[in-house]
Amino acid sequence: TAPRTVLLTGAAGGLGTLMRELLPPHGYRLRLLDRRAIDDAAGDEDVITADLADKEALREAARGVDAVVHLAGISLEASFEKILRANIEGTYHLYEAAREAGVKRIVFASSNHAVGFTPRPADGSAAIPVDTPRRPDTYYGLSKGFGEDLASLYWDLHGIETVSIRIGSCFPAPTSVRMLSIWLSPADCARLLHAALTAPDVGHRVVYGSSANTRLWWDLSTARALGYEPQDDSEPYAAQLIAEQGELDPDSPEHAHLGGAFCTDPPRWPY
Ligand code: NAI
Ligand code: 15L
Repeated sequence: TAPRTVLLTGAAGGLGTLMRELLPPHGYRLRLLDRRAIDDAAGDEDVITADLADKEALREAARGVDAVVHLAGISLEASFEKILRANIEGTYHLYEAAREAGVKRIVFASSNHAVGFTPRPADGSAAIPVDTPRRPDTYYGLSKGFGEDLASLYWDLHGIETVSIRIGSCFPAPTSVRMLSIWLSPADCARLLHAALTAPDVGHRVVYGSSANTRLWWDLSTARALGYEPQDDSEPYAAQLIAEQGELDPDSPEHAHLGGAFCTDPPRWPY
């Protein structure tokens, strides 16, 4: 079958760069959008350099695509004003563009930080469910909760389906003991995006995004229900990370919650 065309926003970022390589083998042709220029486009990639504030550019970008994977935005903590512009207004503009273009499926990069103040589950206790109450740990996490609710509204009002993926930590390898529990390998990320793009009748669905980690903190069943079958586990990285950093201290405020240091001293967006 012909590849499906997907608009990938935030394509110049860390995750976007990984997905440019890992999504096409699942049968996608990518249209890339970012406010940062991309100068190494492959032959079958279209590139649009635009800010999420540029409604006309977004309208153009959404025209003719089968689906959107929305990664663009501020990915760490920042002032409320910056978060408002990029993540809240920006995501609204993206959904409006999709509605006008008749795009019927969006995958939204939500984050564990939408529920970051949820207490970290103790060993052996129940995993965090997707319907746990929102407990954002930052304005950043708050904006991800907004995105999930916007997705819900656009499903109920306009019939646009979204899978909101509360991504854990998607990097080539886990770099902290906390990440052992929420790591999403890039290859599993591509598998999860593919499942989210192809599963029938999702309406608006929230899922956690991680690999099948031995030390998992949350419930992956809604992700698996999309057809996602994670292949990776962070456990091979555990011994070395624990030797270097020690086990998570349950009495330390930084380690008491799902969001980790975002709850105490969040990393800040540098721009
Ligand atoms: P990143 O910061 O590396 O990439 C974000 C990209 O969005 C950048 O290339 C940036 O230029 C672009 N961008 C920001 N504001 C924009 C605007 N107003 N208009 C157009 N483009 C804009 O972040 P990363 O790690 O690649 O994450 C991608 C998405 O996934 C983000 O939405 C992030 O919040 C989310 N996420 C990522 C996680 C991870 O572990 N990498 C974990 C949880 C969520
Ligand atoms: C996120 O939401 C960030 O975008 C990413 O850079 C990581 O910090 C990740 O969460 C995490 O919690 O490790």
